[in-house]
Amino acid sequence: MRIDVVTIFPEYLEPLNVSLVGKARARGRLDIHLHHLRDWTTDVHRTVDDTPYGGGPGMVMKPEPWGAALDAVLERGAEELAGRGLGEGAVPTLVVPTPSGRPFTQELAQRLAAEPWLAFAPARYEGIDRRVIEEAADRMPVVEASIGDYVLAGGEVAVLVMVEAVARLLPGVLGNAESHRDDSFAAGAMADLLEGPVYTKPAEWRGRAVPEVLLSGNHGLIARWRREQAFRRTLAMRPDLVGRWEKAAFDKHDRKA
Ligand code: 6GU
Repeated sequence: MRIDVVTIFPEYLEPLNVSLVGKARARGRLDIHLHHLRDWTTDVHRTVDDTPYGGGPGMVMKPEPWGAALDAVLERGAEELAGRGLGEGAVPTLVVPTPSGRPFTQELAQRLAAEPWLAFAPARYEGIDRRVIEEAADRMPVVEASIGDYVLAGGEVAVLVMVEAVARLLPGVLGNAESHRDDSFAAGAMADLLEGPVYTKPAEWRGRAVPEVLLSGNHGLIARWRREQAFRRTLAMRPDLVGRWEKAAFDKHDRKA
């Protein structure tokens, strides 16, 4: 997968060199290109923002640098993908992190993981001039997504979140053990059930014993116990998910266990 990110803080994205995503890059599974938005400004101050039409607090990101940056990203990326025989005239799916976007869910991560090319446009300030998003949508699929109901200072941290969620779904990025575990919930782990508690050795620690069933070797009982713990956890932490539970789905899982 190719990923382009246009930002005024490329250094904010340094963590993309670490751990799972860093290894996926080193192994060539992820081809990430960072671009500095200010490279597409034309004034001596390299200005990327201006006051909002209609008044109000804060600043809005100017359309011209974003337009030029996206033009360049599209041109370079398409050229490179064509050069590697990966399709002529390709366009990325443009992901715009914004608190006013649709929720970024595991389902959306899965959809994005199936794409060959993603471009991210994280904003600072009050956001990007709307015309940039509209014009981009004439040329490529655009997804505006929020990582939760709180406001960050900018979209860069959301890019880190989204890239990590997508990267771990790419074939060959995670170890086998983990990928199989995710498969055990049809719609993907976390779809509507939270994971219960986990334990490792020693069997007793500071007077606290590991639940006996986990030492029983009875895989059917263990699966049932884990599912019950997951129900309890979800009821306590995320009662909003309980409405999505469908008995049939869990019964099917039960027979498999
Ligand atoms: Cl994607 N961006 C910003 N700035 N704040 C957020 C967000 C994104 N998602 C939740 N809060």
